[in-house]
Amino acid sequence: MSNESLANLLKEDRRFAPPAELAANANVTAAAYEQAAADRLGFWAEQAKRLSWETAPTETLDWSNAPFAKWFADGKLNVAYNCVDRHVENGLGDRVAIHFEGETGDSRSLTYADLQREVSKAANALIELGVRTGDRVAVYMPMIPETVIAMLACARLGAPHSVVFGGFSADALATRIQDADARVVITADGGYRRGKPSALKPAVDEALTKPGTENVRNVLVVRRTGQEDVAWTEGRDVWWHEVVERQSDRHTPEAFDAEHPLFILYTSGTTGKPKGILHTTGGYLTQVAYTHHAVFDLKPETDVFWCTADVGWVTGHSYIAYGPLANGATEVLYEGTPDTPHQGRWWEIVQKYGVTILYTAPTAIRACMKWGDDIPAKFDLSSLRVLGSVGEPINPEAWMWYRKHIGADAAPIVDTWWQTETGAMMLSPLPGVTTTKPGSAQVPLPGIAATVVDDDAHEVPDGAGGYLVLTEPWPSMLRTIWGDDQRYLDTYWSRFEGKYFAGDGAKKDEDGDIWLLGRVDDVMLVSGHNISTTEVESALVSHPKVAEAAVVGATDPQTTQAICAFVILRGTASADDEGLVAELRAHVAQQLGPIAKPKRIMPVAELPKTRSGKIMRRLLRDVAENRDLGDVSTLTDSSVMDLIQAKLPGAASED
Ligand code: 6R9
Repeated sequence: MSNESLANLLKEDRRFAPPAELAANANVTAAAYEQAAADRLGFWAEQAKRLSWETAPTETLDWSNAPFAKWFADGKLNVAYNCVDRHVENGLGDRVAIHFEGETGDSRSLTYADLQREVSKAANALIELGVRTGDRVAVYMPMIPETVIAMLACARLGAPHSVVFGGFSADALATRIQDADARVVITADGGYRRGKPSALKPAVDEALTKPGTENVRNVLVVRRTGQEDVAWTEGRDVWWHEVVERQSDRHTPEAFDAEHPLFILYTSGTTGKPKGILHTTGGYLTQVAYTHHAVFDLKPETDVFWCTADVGWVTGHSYIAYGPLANGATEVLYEGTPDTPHQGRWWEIVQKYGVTILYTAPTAIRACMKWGDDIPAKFDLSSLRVLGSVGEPINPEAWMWYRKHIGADAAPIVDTWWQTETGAMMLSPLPGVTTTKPGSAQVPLPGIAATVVDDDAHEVPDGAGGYLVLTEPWPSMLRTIWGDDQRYLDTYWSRFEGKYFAGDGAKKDEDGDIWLLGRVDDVMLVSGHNISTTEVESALVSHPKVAEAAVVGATDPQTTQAICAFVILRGTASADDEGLVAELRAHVAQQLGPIAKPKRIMPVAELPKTRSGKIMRRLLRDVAENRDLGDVSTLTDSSVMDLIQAKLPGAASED
């Protein structure tokens, strides 16, 4: 694909300088890049001072056993103390930590003093249930304050948690319990989802019938929905309101080594068994606290932060549980879906709490685009001053919509690239420094070393594409895959000698800014040309009739792969419109060149997505190639695939 056509699509002439007032008062200025470049380890040692250490580290990085890193190894600290107690000790006990908004309209606010009492009680309860330092605890919960309290209680005891997304099946939960050999499961009777109670406990009961889960001694159950039919295993199951509530609300935290395990979070690989990504204590907390401060320009006294992610995704770990609370922020926690009971629900919440910083995913932005501009227009969004995006490349069209309709054409957008494995943000503009470009994550953050390389590991010149790699260790990096050091080496460190391979395709533009192009497994090969799914999807989304698009390469006898596109149309467009497919193909050809023209275009009502809103292209490839579906356990709604398959025989195609 020529660079002129790419430039046309990405409209690189669109540039947005930081608002003057934000730049003048920014937490982080351009000097940070220079400091970090001059002394990267010194820079991180400085950032570690944002935390309260019981024993301050004297050593920053031990890379002698690379790629197994040790950061701040001789330091000791307690994560929960850093996220809760120290703020109370600093006189901030009355500051709201969490504004909880339930889906059914119930709400409650917890101050840092409340949080300290609740976390202490939960920690005391876990001790009573026999949880010891090092024991693993599985957390399978809805989006309620007790989830964050449970995570902090585990951290307080040095018992690594493994949060499993509440939307996952009993099988997916069982696999994760087995792999981590969890001793306790914390769950709820259910949570509210689309206006209705949705049970969780039955999946735990079923998971615990599977072999390899026998070491689970107790299931601690929060009563959220009050469903009457909760099955109970005497001696194993205990109610949170019975066991936690009666505990003392005081608990003295113990400091742990900086390299003590903090949590395991499973991420589904392209092949089979999910990978248990292991994160540890001091380096992780340093980088989540620093990035939350720098990338969102957080002013804890006045800002109200809202990350819409599920806590079962790494984004919820780093930017709901740990980063904001380490920084003493006030944040919103919302239980439900963006369109319950109406499509303006998020904007109503922004207005209610005066949210100033919003962090969400492109998939949600595209859904809001589909619902229409008039919906956010009904609410007062003037409090918003910084907008964030994460999870996928954000299409330039969605970026522009986000800026215009949510950010009043003024709030900077920070497109943050990172992974479960990286633990915290790695590439992102800084809101007071970077002149932003719609669709690009642009630059490594201060203290982070990233670049784009070709097949032979050579850095590509500006204007060329290749693979995104991280060239130096960073504090919040994964330490290994739980129980499988070899898989850690093979997956991330074997493709390019001495470099971390992220699995993402990327290109550098003429200014050297980085644009993410999707997972390399998804790159299509059409008549000898590599074509990125992201580029074709962005071209489709830039057509006024398309709200969302997913593109895959299906095996094709003539062209190796043929481009198949699944599109969700905007409200006004009709799937029966005969000329639509031809119109969309012509549009892509005009934007990217004829080679990128999809062979087939299928209008669909929904797309298969993961918990974080990522499109599961693997499943769409199966559909496009008429194969049986593989593992669908990480799909948020498996009925979506039935719908798409049912449509297949009549799907629009043009040769
Ligand atoms: C935080 C998170 C990681 C993968 C990553 C990449 C994609 C995330 C992105 C992005 C382009 C961004 N990704 N943020 N692609 N621009 N701003 O998403 O973690 O669920 O592990 O996914 O997500 O492909 O490799 P995780």
